[in-house]
Amino acid sequence: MRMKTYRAATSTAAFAKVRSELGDEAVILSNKTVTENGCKCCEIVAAVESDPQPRRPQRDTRDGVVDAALRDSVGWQREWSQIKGQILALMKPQMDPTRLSSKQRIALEYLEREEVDERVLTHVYCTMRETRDLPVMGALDPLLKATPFRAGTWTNRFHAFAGPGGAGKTSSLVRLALRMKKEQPGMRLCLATADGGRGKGRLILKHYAELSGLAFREIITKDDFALLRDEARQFDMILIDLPGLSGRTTLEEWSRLYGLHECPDLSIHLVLNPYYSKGQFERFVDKYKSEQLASVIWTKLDEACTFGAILNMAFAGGLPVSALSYGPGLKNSISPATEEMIWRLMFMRRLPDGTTQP
Ligand SMILES: Nc1nc2c(ncn2[C@@H]2O[C@H](COP(=O)(O)OP(=O)(O)OP(=O)(O)O)[C@@H](O)[C@H]2O)c(=O)[nH]1
Ligand SMILES: [Mg+2]
Repeated sequence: MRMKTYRAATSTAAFAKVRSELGDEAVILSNKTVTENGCKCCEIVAAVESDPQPRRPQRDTRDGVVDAALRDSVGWQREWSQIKGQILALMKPQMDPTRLSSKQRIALEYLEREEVDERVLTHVYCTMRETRDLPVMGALDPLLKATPFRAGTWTNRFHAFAGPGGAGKTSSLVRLALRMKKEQPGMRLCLATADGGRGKGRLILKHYAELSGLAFREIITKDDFALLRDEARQFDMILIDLPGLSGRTTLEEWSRLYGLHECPDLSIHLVLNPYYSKGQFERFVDKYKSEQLASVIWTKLDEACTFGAILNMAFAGGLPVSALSYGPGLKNSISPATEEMIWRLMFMRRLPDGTTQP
């Protein structure tokens, strides 16, 4: 067995070092906060059974690269998604529009223009076909739920904001916190960052916490999260800013590293933009899956021209939408989500502030 000690500013950075040197098979033996030159940092001791497998020789001829890509990429996931695609392609000609009322047909065409995917369209078509007079919203309503992010709606004390780099995690967290503080000045809020590796997000959070009289905590390792859990009773809500996860690190791995997975009082909110490609969404769903995932926050709606992704995601993941963000500024740019807001977005391209997207 090979053992090695790694130190870095955060657990995320230390774990990335472990991964790159020891590979996916590495086992974490310990993970704690230590002090180095007067600064807190993370120390991970990791081990692997034997030396990592030597990397396969580079296949740097043109044919070699293509061969390798074909061999490596056709995993079961890709095959399954191809099979699903073929089934849906077979079903499409059987989606006979004349079996729908004209209103139902127009609604379906509209959803298709908004880039709602075949799985959802087929489901909506089948529901509508069963009852010709079914109002359009009768078929759509069950597909999408909103649980607005505001004080009192969510019972858990801990709320973590996860999602791809740059999706709008930190800004959504700050804006929702400031909004709740304004609505309920007596609310005891704590803003915590687990994104210490990237100075900017940490500083923004600290700045707004100080400015608004909110508590601020830093989570560098699982010890810090354990401390926060110990003092949790003094807060009504604790909002945690997570880093965008790079490489192959999944949210589940990351949560284990920081002990978040053991916290029954934690909801994770996935922050996404509606304009990622279909393949990218599938990748994110896989990377950020977690039993603690509780909602999706949609950001950068002001930069999007179609909104079908919101329905696609609700259908695929069954998660409610909790907030909608539609501007880069801090003021009047995020709203706790309601179903009406989402349908207006989808059918009228109207943002929650009343402006209409081109
Ligand atoms: N136009 C627009 N910009 C937004 C919106 N939400 C966030 N932004 C901008 O997007 C950029 C990234 O936002 P952050 O909140 O830092 O994103 P993040 O997910 O925390 O990023 P990392 O921590 O680097 O992974 C900032 O410039 C924000 O002002 C939005 O709804 N609309
Ligand atoms: Mg951030």
